[in-house]
Amino acid sequence: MEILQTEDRGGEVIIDKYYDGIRFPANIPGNVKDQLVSVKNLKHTKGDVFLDTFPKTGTHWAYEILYMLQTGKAEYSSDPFMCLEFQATDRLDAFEGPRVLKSHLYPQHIPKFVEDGKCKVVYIYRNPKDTAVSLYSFIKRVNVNGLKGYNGTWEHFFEIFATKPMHYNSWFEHVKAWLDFKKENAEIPILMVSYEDMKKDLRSCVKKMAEHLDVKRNPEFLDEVANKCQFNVMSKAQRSNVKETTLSKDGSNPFYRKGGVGDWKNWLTVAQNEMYDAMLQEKMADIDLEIKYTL
Ligand code: PPS
Repeated sequence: MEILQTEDRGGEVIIDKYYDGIRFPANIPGNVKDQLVSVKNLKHTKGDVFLDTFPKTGTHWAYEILYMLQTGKAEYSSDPFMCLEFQATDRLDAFEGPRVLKSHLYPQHIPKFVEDGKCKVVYIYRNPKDTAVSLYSFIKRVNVNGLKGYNGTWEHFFEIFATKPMHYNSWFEHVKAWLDFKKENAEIPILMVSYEDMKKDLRSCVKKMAEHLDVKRNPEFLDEVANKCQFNVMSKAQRSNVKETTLSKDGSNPFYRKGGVGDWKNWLTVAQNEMYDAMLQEKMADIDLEIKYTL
């Protein structure tokens, strides 16, 4: 494992732990390798669901939906697990299901039982412009190792987000890795859902997820899940989540901000947008996925 620093044009740095080709946020425990070995060997429990995302693309949102669908109760998880790579896995092994295991891991690092097709997988993706805005806003709000020192401007941050590897390498690499994994492993039940589709028609996405998990839930229950997981309702309920508010500089919950599609228009300058769109044209040639930037 190596400690790597990504330096922006203003000299501000984001620190990562680099291991096995991937840059992990510096708050991942220890030498990374031991944590990944524990994750790989995690025990399978009946009813497990595996949720994977690139950071800031709807992890908490999908987690609550999947948790409600699995438990059959339209109640928020009172003690959501952290992402697998940050979590003591003995606690997970001791947990009586149903578990929704969330992570930002690349396919090569997911638990063995997930690779073996033993549980349902959901991958959420979000357009990279809104993802960049959300990540920058998060980094400015939190007080966790490896992030708290970063005090760069949006202009400088966006430049590194677009052009340099940082947490989990890059949005493009992550989405491509999961698309390829899905294509190459047709026997693994993977459902890909976009943040934008969830925003546009949450009820339909909740139904799609319930069908994917193969849980029989009546229409009223699906309505209730969709209602409870709307941004306004869910963010209000999570406002004082102690586990999460302690991560922020100001005591707010840093995992909730605007929860919308298209806020990037308020952040990207015309020049930034043109630069990124030119890049997208080239990079998206490899990514067979429709990405929506507005609703
Ligand atoms: S993390 O740190 O990777 O787990 O963050 P993640 O949960 O993936 O993403 C945080 C963004 O998701 C928004 N969010 C929601 N949007 C719509 N509806 C609901 N219910 C919801 N819950 C969380 C959250 O506000 C962050 O996006 P931004 O754009 O910053 O608001």
